Amino acid sequence: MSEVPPMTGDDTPTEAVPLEPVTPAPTPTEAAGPQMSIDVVSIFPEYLAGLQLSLIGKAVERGQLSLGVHDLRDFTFDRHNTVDDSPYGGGAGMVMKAEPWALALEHILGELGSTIEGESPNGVRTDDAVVGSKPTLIVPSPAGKVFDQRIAEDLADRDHLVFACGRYEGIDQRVIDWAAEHFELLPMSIGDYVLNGGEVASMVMIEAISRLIPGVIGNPESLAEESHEDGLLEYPIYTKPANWRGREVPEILLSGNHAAIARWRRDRRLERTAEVRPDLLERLDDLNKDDLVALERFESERSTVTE
Ligand code: JA8
Repeated sequence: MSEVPPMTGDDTPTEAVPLEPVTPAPTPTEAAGPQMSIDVVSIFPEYLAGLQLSLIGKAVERGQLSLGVHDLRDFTFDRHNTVDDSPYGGGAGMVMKAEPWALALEHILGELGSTIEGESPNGVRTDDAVVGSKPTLIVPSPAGKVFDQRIAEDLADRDHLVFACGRYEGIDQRVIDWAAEHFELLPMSIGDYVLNGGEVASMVMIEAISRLIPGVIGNPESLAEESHEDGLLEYPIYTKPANWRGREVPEILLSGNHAAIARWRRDRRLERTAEVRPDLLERLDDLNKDDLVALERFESERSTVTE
């Protein structure tokens, strides 16, 4: 607990502080409870503070999203709040101990009221929504499956996500195996590079997932139009002035011809994707005739430029 400095004579409050918080009546969404609960376990819970800002923080305030950040060291009982130890078999670095992780994850399961047979605390909710499915445990790891927009969409439908942020060389495998019995276990990478811990990876995934929850982002149309939603990169965008430092906005965008603009934008998306991310094109199955014609044209234009 932080110390509160004593009041001096100059600190007399000028504004009345309400004795009870002024809480507006719950909206139907709030009354129904949050659409998703997210818990994060970390030895650096302050790292996750950024999640309270912007759209995610607003969703928490509106009661659409419940966000719990837990300090792993709160589940240790020695003087030094030890969370790591040397690896069996030798090798560099340290390994996160199993017991603090098990206690933290059990605490989260207990809070939720999930029934672990014989371990269920009294007086918890036992409705189907709570008991029916296991929460999803996401463990950021360079050894995980690579997170993408499809996985984000899939996870945005879950009731309860738990993120286990490892540090050092990783977490004792036995608590991971134990957790697989109580959670749907998902080791997840955010790309082929190594971070110092799972915190930033968790924040990346939480941001990508939570903005897909209905009502969390302002405009559902902007979701549908974005890069990766349909496997193509975005078209270039422009705003006023029409001439900026001698650079013109493409004429077609000023034409008012909506069909021509839509085709131009589609072509720019195909062109960009073919140029920067040809791997994405290979995964597409809904290219129409015009798309294929445009791609052929870009291909032949490119070979005339490079040859
Ligand atoms: C790391 Br340590 C640690 C824990 C999780 C992740 S995810 C990633 N790309 N690197 C490192």
